[in-house]
Amino acid sequence: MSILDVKVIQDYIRMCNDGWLQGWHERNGGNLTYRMKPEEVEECRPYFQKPGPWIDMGVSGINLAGEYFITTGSGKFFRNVILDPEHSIGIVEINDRADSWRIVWGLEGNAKPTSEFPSHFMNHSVRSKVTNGKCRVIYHAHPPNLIAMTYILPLSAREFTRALWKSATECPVVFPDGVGVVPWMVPGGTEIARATSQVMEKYDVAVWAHHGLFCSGPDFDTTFGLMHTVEKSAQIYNLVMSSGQGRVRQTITDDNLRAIAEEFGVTLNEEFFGEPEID
Ligand code: 2HA
Ligand code: ZN
Repeated sequence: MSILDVKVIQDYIRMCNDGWLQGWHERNGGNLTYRMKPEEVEECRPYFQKPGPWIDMGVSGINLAGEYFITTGSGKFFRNVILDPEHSIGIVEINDRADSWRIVWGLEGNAKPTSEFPSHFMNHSVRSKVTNGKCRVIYHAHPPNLIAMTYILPLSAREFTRALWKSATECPVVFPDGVGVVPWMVPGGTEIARATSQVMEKYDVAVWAHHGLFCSGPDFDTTFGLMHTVEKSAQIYNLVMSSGQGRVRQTITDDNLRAIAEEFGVTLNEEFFGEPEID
C-alpha cells in the first residue's frame, strides 16, 4: 500500500488529468484544492511525513481551522500530476487560528501549495458556510472559450449568466444561481482572493476576466462537470457569434428558461430575467 492507493488521492489525480486532457491547463495554469473528510485524513495519515513549518497565508477563515486540504503545487504542471504526484501535489493542514498551513505529505523538493491558495482558502471558507459544509472542491482552470467571452461581453453576472443559460438548454439546471464575474485583477494575491470570495457568497461559479474560471462543488464529479458545462456553453456561444457574425436568428427565451426551471424543479435567479435596457 502507498498513499497513491487511497481512493481520494486517486480521484484527485484523475480530476487533474481530466482537466489536462481538456486543454484547460497549459504549462502551470490552473489549480485544484479539496477539503478532506475526516475519514479520508485517517486513511492518509499513515503516510504523512514530519510536518513542515507553519506558513502564514495572509487570509483567514475560522470555520476551516484544523482542516486538511489536498492541493496542487505552485508552478507545477497539471500534465505532470499523474506522472509525478509526490512533487506535483500535496496535503496541507490548517492551524487552529485558520491563518496558516503546513505540509504533511507531498510537495516534495521544497514545493509550495498553489499560488492561488489564498483564493482557494477564502472560497472554501465562504462556500462551506453557505452550503452547510457540503462544498469540498474549489477548481480553477483556464478554459479558452469562457476566457474569450470576457473580451466581448460586459463584465456582469447578468450578462454572463444570460449568455451561458441561453447557449445550452441544460445550463440553467446545472447552475441555477448563475455565474458571478470578477473584473481583471492581478492573480495570486489576497486582493483577488477577497473579491472572488465575495462573488462566491452568491454563486458557485466565478469568472475571472481575461484569465479563467473558478468552480466549487461537493465532489470532484460535480465540480468538474460544472467547469465542463460552462466551458461547453461558452464554446457554443462563441460558435454562434462567429458563424452568425453576431446575428442570432432564434434563441432560448426567458419563458423557455422558466419552463425548464419548472420541469426540473430548480429556482432560477430572477434578477437575470428580462432583456437588458441598453444593447
Ligand atoms: O497556477 O492559474 O492563476 C497558475 C494559475 C494562476
Ligand atoms: Zn489562473
